[in-house]
Amino acid sequence: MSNSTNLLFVGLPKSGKTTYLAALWHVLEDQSSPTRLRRRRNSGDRTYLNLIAEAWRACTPVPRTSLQTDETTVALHLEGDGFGEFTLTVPDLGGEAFEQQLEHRKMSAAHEALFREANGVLLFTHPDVAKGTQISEQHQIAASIGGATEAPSGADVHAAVPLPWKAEMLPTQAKLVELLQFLLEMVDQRRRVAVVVSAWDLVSSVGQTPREYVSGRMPLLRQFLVANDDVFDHAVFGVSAQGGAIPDDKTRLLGLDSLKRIQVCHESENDHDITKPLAWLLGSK
Ligand SMILES: Nc1nc2c(ncn2[C@@H]2O[C@H](COP(=O)(O)OP(=O)(O)O)[C@@H](O)[C@H]2O)c(=O)[nH]1
Ligand SMILES: [Mg+2]
Repeated sequence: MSNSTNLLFVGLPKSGKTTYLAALWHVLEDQSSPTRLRRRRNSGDRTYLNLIAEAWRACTPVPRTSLQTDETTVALHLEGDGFGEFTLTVPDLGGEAFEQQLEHRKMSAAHEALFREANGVLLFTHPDVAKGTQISEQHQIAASIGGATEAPSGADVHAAVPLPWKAEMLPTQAKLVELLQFLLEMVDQRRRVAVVVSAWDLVSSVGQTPREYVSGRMPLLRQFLVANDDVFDHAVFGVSAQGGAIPDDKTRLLGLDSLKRIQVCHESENDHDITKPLAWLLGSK
């Protein structure tokens, strides 16, 4: 048996995990573009991968992974220069499992095993430009605590009624730090963490590198990773797995060579190789 490498995709719901996996499977099957990692052979049940890759090619939304399909684990048989042959297992977990972890501070035994066995972690975060930044989230929190903010003139007076605090009100970066803390407690060796800012097409025009973007938008996450650099070795990638927004850019995307839809940005390097963050997790520069 070839050696098995377990990578864990971690991210809240709608952070781009399934889209990444779909684009990855398309590229590995297609084999027409040079990638750091390549597919070795077929085996196992690829129904789920084929389903999501099909949706990805057609620029239709990838199916939702929910708690019911929590156990969707895919095994990819890969090889790469300097990596040899290996099996990559990736559970495509519904982000809801992570949300429950945050809220109840508990995880299932199966989930815990995935964390412990992970050789590396892909931490997904969607820039969520439509929803605003952590600054608007701060306003929401202040409003929910009550009293701290002035109601904008003309606003509905009911909007100022304090809401009970819930874990879901945590800013995204605080949630991601919490998830990393679970990992911190469970691993006994240094781990690589590749932070993936998904939907990079939405923010690439700001002209920042992914690392600068995360430092500016998610300073707590960045500081946490830096402060724990004895445990976490991290890199930040901007990945546009879909290439644009769906349905708005669908027509344009369908007109493109599907492999050119994918953009991967690391520091100031740009390419189309979606396996790059995985190759980095496995030890490449
Ligand atoms: N603009 C843009 N949107 C994306 C991209 N990748 C994912 N999305 C959108 O982000 C949302 C969440 O993606 P999904 O892969 O389902 O996230 P998951 O819940 O973490 O598996 C969906 O609405 C996707 O269309 C991308 O590369 N560009
Ligand atoms: Mg999903």
